[in-house]
Amino acid sequence: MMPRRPMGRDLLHRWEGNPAIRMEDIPFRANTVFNGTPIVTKEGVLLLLRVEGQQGYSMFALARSRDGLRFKVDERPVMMPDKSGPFAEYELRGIEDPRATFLENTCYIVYTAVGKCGPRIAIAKTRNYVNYERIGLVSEPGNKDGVLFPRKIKSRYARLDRPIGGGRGSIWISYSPDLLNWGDSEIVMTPRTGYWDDFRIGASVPPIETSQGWLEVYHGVKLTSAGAIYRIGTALLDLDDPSKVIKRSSTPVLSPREHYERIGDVPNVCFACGAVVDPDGRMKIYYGAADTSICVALCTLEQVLTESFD
Ligand code: BMA
Repeated sequence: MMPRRPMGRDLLHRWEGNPAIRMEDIPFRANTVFNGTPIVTKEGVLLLLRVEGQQGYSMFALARSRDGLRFKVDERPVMMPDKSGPFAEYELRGIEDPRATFLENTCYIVYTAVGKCGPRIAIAKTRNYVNYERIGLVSEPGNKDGVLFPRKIKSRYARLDRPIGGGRGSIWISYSPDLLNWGDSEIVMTPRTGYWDDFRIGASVPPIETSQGWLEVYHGVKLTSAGAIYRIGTALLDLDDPSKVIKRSSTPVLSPREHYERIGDVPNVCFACGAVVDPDGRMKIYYGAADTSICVALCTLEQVLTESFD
């Protein structure tokens, strides 16, 4: 049993070994590592990591672990921005923020392709986690934070994403018959004036199916006189129509407080890209801290469902 949340503290507990992966753990020259997405395999947990090279643009590397906590990073990156193929123009400034979803027994990675005209959502798939096959660019620029639902909804694939509209980033939903052509877009949640998420929000963790609805662990940004603060919160979406929000956390479940979340390339950032729920309900949420390391937050699914919407 996890202890109940003491008043005024975060619902999620930081793993005592945080940061789980730091720049010093990357076996090749890099500027920083952050925003990793977990992939559960028979052998343990893999983390597909966003690593920023010294030239300033990002690529993906792979870390391996038996317990989901202690990782070893592979010698070489596993996915580089496309240099000469059809994606090259749109990945000139790197590939960012991977989010893995198992869908119909295939591991899909939704990521942000950054080109001259800004960020677009792209989808790739992998069989062995070392080779990645690009499927398509599935949004125009000005969109990021794409996550796939792990099953079809009313016979169509579904995704959440975050287009910028009216100068604000909100979470939208779109549907597809084939993962390539997307439409029927609708708004799901907007930033809330006067809350911790009043400037910008985006999907973070691919939706987790529960008996109460789709649990979406998302990020919210608040602007202060010293810059942005990225925090983690939760929402519950209707199982049959995920454009309907059933509940939304009025307070964050994790806020930057520790020095590794406060100080780094981008200060005051907790930014999740995935979570693992064990069969017994224990949950690990993987988040980038200050765009400078990867950390793990612990909780149970039960706790998140019962306490984050208090
Ligand atoms: C977001 C994304 C994340 C990053 C965060 C904080 O817009 O670009 O990759 O962690 O900003 O800098």
